[in-house]
Amino acid sequence: MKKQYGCDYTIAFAGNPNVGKTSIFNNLTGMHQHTGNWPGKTVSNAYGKCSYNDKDFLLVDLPGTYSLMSNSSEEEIARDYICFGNPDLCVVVVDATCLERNLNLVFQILEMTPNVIVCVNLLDEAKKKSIEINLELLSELLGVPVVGTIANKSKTLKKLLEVIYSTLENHNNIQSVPSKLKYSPDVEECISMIEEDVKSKLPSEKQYLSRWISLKLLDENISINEALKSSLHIDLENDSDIQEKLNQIKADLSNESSSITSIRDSIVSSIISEAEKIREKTCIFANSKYNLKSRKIDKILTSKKFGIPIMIAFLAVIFWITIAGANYPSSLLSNMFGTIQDKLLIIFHNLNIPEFWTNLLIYGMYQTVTWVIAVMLPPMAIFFPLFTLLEDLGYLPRIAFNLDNYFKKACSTGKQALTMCMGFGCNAAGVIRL
Ligand SMILES: Nc1nc2c(ncn2[C@@H]2O[C@H](COP(=O)(O)OP(=O)(O)OP(=O)(O)O)[C@@H](O)[C@H]2O)c(=O)[nH]1
Ligand SMILES: [Mg+2]
Repeated sequence: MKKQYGCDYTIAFAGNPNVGKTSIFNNLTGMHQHTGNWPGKTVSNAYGKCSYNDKDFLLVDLPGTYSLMSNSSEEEIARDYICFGNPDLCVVVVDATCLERNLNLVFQILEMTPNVIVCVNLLDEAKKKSIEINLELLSELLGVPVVGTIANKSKTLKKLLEVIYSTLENHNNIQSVPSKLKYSPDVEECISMIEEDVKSKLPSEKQYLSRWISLKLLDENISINEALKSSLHIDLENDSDIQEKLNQIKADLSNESSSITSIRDSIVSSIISEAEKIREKTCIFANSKYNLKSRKIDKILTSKKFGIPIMIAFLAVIFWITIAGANYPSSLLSNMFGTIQDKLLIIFHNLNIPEFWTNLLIYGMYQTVTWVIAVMLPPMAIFFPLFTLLEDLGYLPRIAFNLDNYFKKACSTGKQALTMCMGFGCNAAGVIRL
């Protein structure tokens, strides 16, 4: 049965930022969505098609998110698509070089859908860092298929498609039983108090979500109510049964001198400790000192004391190179356009073109356009390659990290710092030179 856009199956690609989701998506679909070495490039869902054997797949590239708590619009977009967009399968792309951190999102997605494949990408980078991952054991521990990939190696992507295909086609005989994280007895008790009520409100095809929704309600995640209202037309916020149970849980917790905050902390610590256990079992660090140097540099670049001054110095140097370096090509361009303008004026004069047209075309249009080109093009041609260099050095995520706190105060995130730097670098350089 053909479904969305005439495809047999819909497959969502989720994962942390910068793990290669879009690179895999582009290679499978032949599309050219934006990729780059800094987080937060994909901000909305992108759709593409690809075929394998006799089946057509609709691939959906979701924005990268560290969690699905819906603290940002990207998280909401990804969460809503996984929960309510009805994908047949969710491929969670993880970074082989930092599996433990990525497992946080894997556990969250396993709570939301049973149809999951984990794609361990960046295996080449892991190899460079002497990290080996036991993919079979990882699959066993997570209870879902696991595939290792390198985004630009089509052989590994073919293997991914093969696993996607066989998982979907053998769906009824599927052996995989996704492991659900066991939280502390307190949290499990709270979940059990509310889960059956939540389940009874959900349509049969969404019953799987009951545990996850219960967790979100315990976590006082307001946006889940909004999402349920708009996607499933279920209003749990004004549901007396659910609210009664939640109040009862809160009362019980306060009787035990506990609180929702401690439940939240307990959920987070269960996720962290389970991720650590799985990493210990599945990852072998052949060289434990492999990133000692980079960690030392990282500590300095993101430290409270030196992080911001180094960042300002770095950006100031780039800014200075852009402005000072642009002077020479700019005056060359300006002279060239000036010479052409003189020639054009002579031609217009010889052709007896009225003064109105000479003013409009040469002093108006030509002079304005060439002036803007002479002033703006050189700084852009210098600034963007320099910014690309920073990107390749991996410094951009550090800038995002350093500025995250400040941007949060303006209800934004550190990732926005990069767009702001780009806009500021280029435009300010041009404006100063004007
Ligand atoms: N060495 C190596 N680099 C990779 C691999 N996959 C992706 N990359 C690089 O990693 C960077 C991030 O890739 P993207 O595809 O943009 O990552 P993303 O997960 O879509 O990122 P967001 O959209 O920001 O969440 C790019 O510079 C890619 O070229 C891989 O398997 N090996
Ligand atoms: Mg992307």
